[in-house]
This record gives sequence, C-alpha cells and structure tokens, in this order.
Amino acid sequence: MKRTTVLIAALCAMALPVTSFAAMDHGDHGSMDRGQGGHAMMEMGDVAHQEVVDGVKATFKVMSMKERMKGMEMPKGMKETHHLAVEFQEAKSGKALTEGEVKAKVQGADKVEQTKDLMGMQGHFGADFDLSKKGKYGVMCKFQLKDGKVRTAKFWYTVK
Ligand SMILES: [Cu+2]
Repeated sequence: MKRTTVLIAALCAMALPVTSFAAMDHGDHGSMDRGQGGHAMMEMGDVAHQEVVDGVKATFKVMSMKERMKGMEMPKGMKETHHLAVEFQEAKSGKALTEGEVKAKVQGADKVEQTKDLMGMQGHFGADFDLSKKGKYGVMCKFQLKDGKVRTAKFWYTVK
C-alpha cells in the first residue's frame, strides 16, 4: 500500500518542473495541498472521457504507468498497470472542484471487478488499477463533491 502511495506521488510530481521537486515530499496524499490549480499531470495523456453530470464537468484520463515511469524502476510486486485520474469543474464557471469523495469501479471483459477510492491529489483524484489484459474495460465512477450530491459517470476504456 505504501509503495503504491509513493508511486502515485511520483507520478503526480513527475510532470512538474524540477524546481518544484519539493512536491515529491508531500508524502500522504490525504494531507496534500488541495485546490492548487490544475495538476500538470492532467495535461499529459489523452482524455479518456469527458462528461457533464448535473452541472459538474468530469474529465477522466487513463495513463499507462510504464509510459509515465520511463527510466524509473517499477516497484516489485506491483500489479497495477494504469493510473486513472479525474478532474472536476463547475460546468458553468470552469471552477475546479477539488474536495469530495470519489470511488471508481473498473470491470474487465473477464468480469473481474476492481473498486477503489480515488485519492485527492493536486487538483485531481487518482488511483491505480490493473489493466494488464487487452480489451475493453468498463469504468464506473461515483463521486460526491462539496454540494453533497452523488453523481456517477461511466465510460469504456480499451487497452490495445
Ligand atoms: Cu494522480
């Protein structure tokens, strides 16, 4: 678990300029500075899905860890292959919504389900999933932001 946290932290910090290397030190995601503009990582990788749900725009990105961790050693025994990140904005104002509880369920063609809490990190929420098998994955995300409403977003992600 600890390793995973460190890796996510590394992934999130990677996209930042070297000068903000201190970001690597933030340790636990839970204690990280929230609400700090957009996360640089969100500018990397392709948007896997974007949807406005009841006034909230949700932008999902899926990143392959191998790609992101190039030149870095992958922690041994780690089976998660992809980082799922989601960013929320008020659809009208574009204001970033960085507080709330986010859960995601990922289901592969083999019907194996992975459900995880997405941790708040530098303006987005993220967690790592095992998408090692090729094929279509159904991603279901349930989120409750500050306004207390529970919203869901769904999309398909294909691993080639
Ligand atoms: Cu992240």
